[in-house]
Amino acid sequence: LKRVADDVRTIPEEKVPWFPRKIRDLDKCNLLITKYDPDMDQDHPGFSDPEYRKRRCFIAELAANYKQGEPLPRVEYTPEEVATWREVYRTLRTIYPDLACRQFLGGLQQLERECGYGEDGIPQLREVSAFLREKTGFQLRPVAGLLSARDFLASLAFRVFQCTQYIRHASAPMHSPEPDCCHELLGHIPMLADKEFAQFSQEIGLASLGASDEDIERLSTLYWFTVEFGLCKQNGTVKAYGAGLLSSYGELIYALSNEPEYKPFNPEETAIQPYQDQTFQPVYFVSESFEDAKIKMRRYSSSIQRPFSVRYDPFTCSLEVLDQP
Ligand code: HBI
Ligand code: FE
Repeated sequence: LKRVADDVRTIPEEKVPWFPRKIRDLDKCNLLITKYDPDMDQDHPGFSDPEYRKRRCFIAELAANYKQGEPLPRVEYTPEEVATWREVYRTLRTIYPDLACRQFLGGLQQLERECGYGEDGIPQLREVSAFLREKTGFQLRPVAGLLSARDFLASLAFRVFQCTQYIRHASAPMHSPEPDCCHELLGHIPMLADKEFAQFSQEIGLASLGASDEDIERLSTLYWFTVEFGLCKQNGTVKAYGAGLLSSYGELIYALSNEPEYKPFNPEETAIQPYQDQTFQPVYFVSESFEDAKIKMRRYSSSIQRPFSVRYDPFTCSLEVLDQP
C-alpha cells in the first residue's frame, strides 16, 4: 500500500540541495575555495615563501582532520607569528574605541578580561569556543581555509562558526587576501558574544539550508554587507560592526571617512549589490540598529521559496524539517 501511495504522489519531485540536519553533519560541510590560498594566488604575500606555505598547510591539516565533538586543536604559535598578532592587535586596538560599535567593544572587553585576549599571545580556539558557548551558545570549529558560501552559512544555522587557525604572512600584518585567525578572532568573535547578533547570524544560516544556488548567492551578498562590512547608527553616529572592517586597519578608517557612499540597509537592494573581495568596498550599508536589521532580514528570509520549513532544536542540536502543506 505504501509503495502505491508513493508512486501516485502528484507533487513533482523538488530538487532540494543536500543540507546538514544535525550538528555532526557539519563534518561534511567542508568544501574549500582555494583561489586565495598562498599555493594558488600569486598575489598572496606568502606565495613565494615555502616555509610559510608549509606552516599554513600544517595548521590547515589539523582542521581538515577535525571531527565534530573532538576537542579543538591547540597550536603552539612561533615567536614570529605572535609578533604578527601583536602588531595587528596593537594597531587596531587604538582605533576601536572611536570606530567600533558598542556591542563589539563590550565583547572585546570581556574577551580581554575573561579569555586572555591581548597583544602578547594568539588566543586558542578551544578557550574562545568555551567562552562563546557561555555567552551566546555559539561554538567554533576549525576550518582549513575559505569555505564555500553554502557550507559556511549552513554551519551558522547550528550556531557553529568555522574558524581558520593559521595567521597571515609576517610581511603584511595589515592585510590578508584570505581569512586568517586575526580576521576571525578580532573581527568576528567579539560580535558573536552579543546575543542579538548571534541570533541574526543563526537566522541567515537557517534561511540558507536547502536554498537554490541563486538564493545562496543573494544570502552571501547580504552576509557580506552586514556581518563582514556592515555599519550601524549608534547615538547619532555611524559605527562599524562588520568583521572585514574590524580586522582591517585601512578599510576601517576608509569606511568611516567621508569618502565612500552609504546606503540604508534594505535586504532586497543589498542582496544584489556587486561586491569587492580584493579592494575596499565602493558602498557600505548602514542599519538603524541590529534590531532593525534583524527584523528586515527576517522578512527577507521568509520571502525565500522553499518546499519545506526548518526549526532548530537547541536540545538535540538538530533541525526539524516540516513539509509545507
Ligand atoms: N570561509 N573560512 C571562512 N571564513 C569566512 O568568514 C567565510 C568563509 N566562506 C564564505 C564567507 N565567509 C562569506 O563571505 C559568505 O560567502 C557566506
Ligand atoms: Fe569573515
